[in-house]
Amino acid sequence: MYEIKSVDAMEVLDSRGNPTVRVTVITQSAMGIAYVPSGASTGEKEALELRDGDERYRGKGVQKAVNNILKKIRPEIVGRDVRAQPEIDSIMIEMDGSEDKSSLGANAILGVSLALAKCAADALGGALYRYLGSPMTNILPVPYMNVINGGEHAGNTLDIQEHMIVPVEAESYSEALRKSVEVFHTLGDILKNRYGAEATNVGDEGGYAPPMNDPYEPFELMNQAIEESGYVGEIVMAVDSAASEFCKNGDYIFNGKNLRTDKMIEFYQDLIEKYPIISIEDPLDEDDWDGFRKLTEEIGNKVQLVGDDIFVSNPRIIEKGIKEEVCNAVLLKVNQIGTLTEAMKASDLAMKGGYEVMVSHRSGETCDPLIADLAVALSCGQIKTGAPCRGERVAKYNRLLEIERELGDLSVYGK
Ligand code: 2PG
Ligand code: MG
Repeated sequence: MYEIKSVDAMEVLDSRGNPTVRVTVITQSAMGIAYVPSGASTGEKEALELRDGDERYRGKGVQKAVNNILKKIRPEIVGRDVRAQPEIDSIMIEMDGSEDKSSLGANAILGVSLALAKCAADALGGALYRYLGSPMTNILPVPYMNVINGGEHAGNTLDIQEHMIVPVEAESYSEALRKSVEVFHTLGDILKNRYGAEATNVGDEGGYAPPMNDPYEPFELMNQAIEESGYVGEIVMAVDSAASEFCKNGDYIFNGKNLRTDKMIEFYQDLIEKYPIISIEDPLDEDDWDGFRKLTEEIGNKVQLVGDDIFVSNPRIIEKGIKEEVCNAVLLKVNQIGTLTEAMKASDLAMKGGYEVMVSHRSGETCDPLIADLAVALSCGQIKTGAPCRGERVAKYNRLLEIERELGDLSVYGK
């Protein structure tokens, strides 16, 4: 009943029109289909996304990864128990044999790992969040919504990549979502009045991508949208600077200037004084551990400091971060590490070390809502999955609505 009968893989497209891997795992009566996400602002130590590098799709094809699944991984796992997630993930890691999963490709390994979990949940007749969580699982995460896109995700000149609204006060997830959507549309009106309709064009994560330079202006306008919507104190803000993208040889090329770490720290101190910002992700370059340590010491008791490119969801690096008191939260992206087992281990390790965990999408996504289930399963209370706009972002928000409905009165919003 739980024996894997077949594994299939194919090349499909993601939300940016780039190829990605789709995997199907089948038992006699159950099926799991998963799609692999893909980042644009990637950490250097992420597991490797295998791309073909030939003339197809300007080098971005994933036929090698697909063939690795069909020719190498499939023969090893057909016939095994679909519930043996940790064991099968280990087999793939061993088969790959490299530090960064570059032999088989992290996209190949992850696709199988995720499809396996979905198939196992189906075989057991339950939802994925319950299979990965527990029968008591009931926490719906607070969404961190990137409503103004910049950096690598937009064709504008904002250095900061993500300007987010965070509905911290709400009776339920659905109420939090509604309030946030109202703010998102009010912000659209504000941008249109100020810059014209083209300012409401959206970036890779569904947030607006207005023509702005001033790093304070997005927060000013988001504040205005929150006020006009009547949600002061109920909706606050967060940032993902993705600072590795604008750091060159130890200097931050920020707001038209070359800044040293100390000046960046001053900027963040000023920003959190001026605006109700509760969380800052990747404020500094992934190699600037000294800067991170200093920033954590100075403002880590006032705001959440989330490590993304610096930790790359890697249990070994997260362990180092906890030891050195760098950041106080971990961004969890399944494709940064390449198997579900390792991602869940990373989350566990972070929580045991007293760190918060935020489950995250990638800027290149599909309509696969898996991370919504994962965020509920981990009871981490936080998810980052873009603006409430574009099908691949909304798929996750809608999945959370479904989970909330299924849980009924048992569901709890946030932690
Ligand atoms: C990030 C992510 C997701 P990307 O930096 O946190 O928002 O972007 O997937 O491009 O790395
Ligand atoms: Mg990030």
